[in-house]
Amino acid sequence: MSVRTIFITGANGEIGHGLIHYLAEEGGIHIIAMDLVPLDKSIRAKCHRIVTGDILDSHLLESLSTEHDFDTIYHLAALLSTRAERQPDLAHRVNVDGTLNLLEIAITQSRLQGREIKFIYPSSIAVYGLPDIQKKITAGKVKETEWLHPRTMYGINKLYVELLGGYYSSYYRQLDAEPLKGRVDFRSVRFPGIISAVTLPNGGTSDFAPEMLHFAAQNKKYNCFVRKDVRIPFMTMPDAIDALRLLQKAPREKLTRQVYNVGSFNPSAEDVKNLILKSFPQAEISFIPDPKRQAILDSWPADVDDSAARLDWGWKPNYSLEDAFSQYLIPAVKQRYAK
Ligand code: AKB
Repeated sequence: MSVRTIFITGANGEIGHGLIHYLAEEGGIHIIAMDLVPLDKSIRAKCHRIVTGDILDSHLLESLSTEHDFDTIYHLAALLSTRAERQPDLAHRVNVDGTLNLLEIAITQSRLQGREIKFIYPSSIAVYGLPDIQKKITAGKVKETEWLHPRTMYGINKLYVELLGGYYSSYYRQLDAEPLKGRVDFRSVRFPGIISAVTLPNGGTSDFAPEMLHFAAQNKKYNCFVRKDVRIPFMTMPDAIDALRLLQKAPREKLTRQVYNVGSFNPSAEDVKNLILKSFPQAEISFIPDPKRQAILDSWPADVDDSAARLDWGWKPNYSLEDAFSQYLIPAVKQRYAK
């Protein structure tokens, strides 16, 4: 069996952990994992090569690209929405300039190998910007082409990179005399908030749901920074990995878009609290909204229309809201904190 080489940036993040576990199981893959900080022990052994470094270091990326032939690049490194609001300049550099570096590597690789290089990019519901709560309620399930007026640095970065991906795959250097051999096959999913039983997110605005769960499992009091009626879409980490897996494997000719919504369920913050209380009745969870972070969530849709992903590449979440808690999140967090 020929071995494929897959490059993952932001490998130490939440999605990186899940993705590395999944790819290692699949077999026949050399994982080159890169992150700014040393890779977690639990995933080190699953990787062929570990690189501690910065995606802004184009020399480092170029030297990796001369040493390996990448089949697919999963570009996961990013500053999430809350952190990006605190450091907008850094966010722009990492989320946009860093991605540009990676797209350049993808182009170089496609040229050298004379074939398409897949570039899988997690975008976000943060690309949407609903002007007020009334519109958010009436908008219902938002389609990929609607309400694209993000109000956060992170959302703007994600939306721009989606367009940049389109440029690199269809119009890159369109005035050159010779057409480019090979190309970048850019594919993206707009993720909702993700809840993992294993890792906690860092610097996001959808973090309130996973934080509520992990604090309850550790018997820690949690002051939730949103109103109890706030509603955005969420999915479990295994379903998020499944979405990346399905999109990566989908035949090119089946894809009618480059960027797809994916959703699973969309509980209110109070629904999440009530599900947690069923299993951790002693949990102390209060709602003390932070009006500024709340305003960001109010601009994100209450739900997304993911019918294109369902039709084109068979997307279907494995967990409903109730199953996510009873079959995955609760048993796995209990096990995690029992150690
Ligand atoms: C964040 O909250 O910034 C992320 C996201 C929704 O993309 N989790």
